[in-house]
Amino acid sequence: NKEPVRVAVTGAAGQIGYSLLFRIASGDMLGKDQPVILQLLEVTPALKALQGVVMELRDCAFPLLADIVTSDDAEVAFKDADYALLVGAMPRKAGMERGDLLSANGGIFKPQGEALNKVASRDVKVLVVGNPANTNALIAQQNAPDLNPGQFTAMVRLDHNRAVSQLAEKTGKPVTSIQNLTIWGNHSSTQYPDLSAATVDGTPALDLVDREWYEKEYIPTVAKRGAAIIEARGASSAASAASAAIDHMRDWALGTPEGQWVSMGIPSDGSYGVPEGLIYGFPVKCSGGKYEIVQGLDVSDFSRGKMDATAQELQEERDEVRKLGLV
Ligand code: NAX
Repeated sequence: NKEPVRVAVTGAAGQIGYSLLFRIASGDMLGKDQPVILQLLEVTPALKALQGVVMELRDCAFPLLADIVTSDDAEVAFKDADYALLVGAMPRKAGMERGDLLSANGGIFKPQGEALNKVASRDVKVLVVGNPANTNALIAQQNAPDLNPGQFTAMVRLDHNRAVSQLAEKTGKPVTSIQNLTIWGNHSSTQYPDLSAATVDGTPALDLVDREWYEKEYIPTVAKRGAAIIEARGASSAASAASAAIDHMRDWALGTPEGQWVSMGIPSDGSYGVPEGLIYGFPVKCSGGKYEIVQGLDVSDFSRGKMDATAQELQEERDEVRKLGLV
């Protein structure tokens, strides 16, 4: 019997949390043989609602759920955490400039980085979901100097899964037939869903769809899917975002399937000409709890332009948070 691991989740009373916690507790993230202790962080006014979620978690009688801790103090929620899913963030409100948004989120992710640095497991795996996810991950990372920078990642997996699903629909194939597509860059409208190396049942995807559709429809549809969900549902993606967070952490912890890769926002080591240090979506393979960038892919002029544009946006965000003294 395995010892329980500690999984911290912030923004736990929010709508993503409401999907995410039940799937972690049921073993979807770390395996059906891995007990978990949930350590849930919320702002003080949301603690009552969080208690309701905790009551429901208990009512599920999940065999793998060893314990639940709730707090409005990051040093309590992150204590000895093996995994930390940072979901709670300050959403963009009407009229907010990028600087305002980054500054508001700095107020959340700087102290959370410091708390992780102080109390989390030295091997903690951190996933930032809260937007702007890539730059929030950078802020947390830069405020946790005693942890390996590579332990901080941002979620582009929802974009990746959306890209798989859109291609499956177009080609009339099941999602399981699709392999090796990549989301490069920022989790924003500048992201680049790249089909250059993708295959559908082993056939190059770009032999099956026309270029015009790929450039003019597919890429913007994937990049703007979040807005389409809000328009239809009247609320932002929640269950699909939670599912992507489960996928990201599961693959990181337990490994990607043989011969396949996934997309993760990770600190750039300069691969593919991406400026070092930016938290940027890359194709990665995982095994033994570690991820590695897939090397040697061809980069066309079209891809180069897209990859540079999204890197440029992330550099601007980094410049902005540097000016604000957050990193
Ligand atoms: P909700 O507003 O439903 O929930 C957020 C929760 O976070 C609230 O309960 C709030 O009290 C809590 N919170 C705020 N500040 C906190 C702090 N300092 N410490 C702990 N908790 C705090 O938002 P939800 O729909 O769950 O979305 C959460 C975040 O995910 C948003 O920033 C959203 O933009 C982002 N998303 C990121 C996605 C991605 O692919 N990377 C996709 C989905 C989602 O849009």
